[in-house]
Amino acid sequence: AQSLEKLNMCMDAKHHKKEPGAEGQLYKQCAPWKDNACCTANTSAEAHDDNSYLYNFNWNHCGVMTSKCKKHFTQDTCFYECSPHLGPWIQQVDQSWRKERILYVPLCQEDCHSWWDDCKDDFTCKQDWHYGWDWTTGRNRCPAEASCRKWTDIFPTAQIMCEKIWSDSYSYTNLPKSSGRCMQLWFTGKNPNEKVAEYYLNHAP
Ligand code: FOL
Repeated sequence: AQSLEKLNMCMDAKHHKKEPGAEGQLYKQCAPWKDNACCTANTSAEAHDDNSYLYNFNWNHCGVMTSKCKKHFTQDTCFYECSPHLGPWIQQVDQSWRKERILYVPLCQEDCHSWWDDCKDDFTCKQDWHYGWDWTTGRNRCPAEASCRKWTDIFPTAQIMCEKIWSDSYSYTNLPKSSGRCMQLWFTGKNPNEKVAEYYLNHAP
């Protein structure tokens, strides 16, 4: 029973609900989670906002992020905030802004590659977007020692981007969505990640 709870739960983080449940409407790219979500409707709308209060995070820290790239960050935000099926990868952390995080969520290859492909003409200054920003203005800016460079200079491969950008929230896999063994950022209809979580819960490393 203890472990069954892991199939339907919310992490104890900054904006997550205590328990997953239906939301009448979730905004645009977060809509696939509306039948069972860890995000509120408000959080789902904020996930789409350039000046979001969620983390005061500035996507445009090296010039304006292209919309084809940003849509993947919006989808990542929906996945991170809304997913009720991340239990097998939730870990306690000692951070000021959250008590739990996700670690090594096996990401489907298509989702990692399309993310990197759509961002590879953009610019950034840091590989790990969780740490080391200059927050003196209230929003993240590149620290003095990190200048803006081509995306591909910072993230030479899709794997490096998917794993390093959120400090190992994801692990890269060669698995396709059709395998049922990897987590999908992008889906329509019934959430395919529930069965994936169930698989990993029973096949713990
Ligand atoms: N998406 C995924 N998939 N995993 C995540 O963990 C995740 N996290 C965020 C957004 N999307 C995610 C949250 N992003 C800071 C920076 C980014 C951020 C949250 C907070 C921040 O305040 N960084 C400080 C250090 C804060 C601290 O740990 O004490 C910094 O030094 O820049």
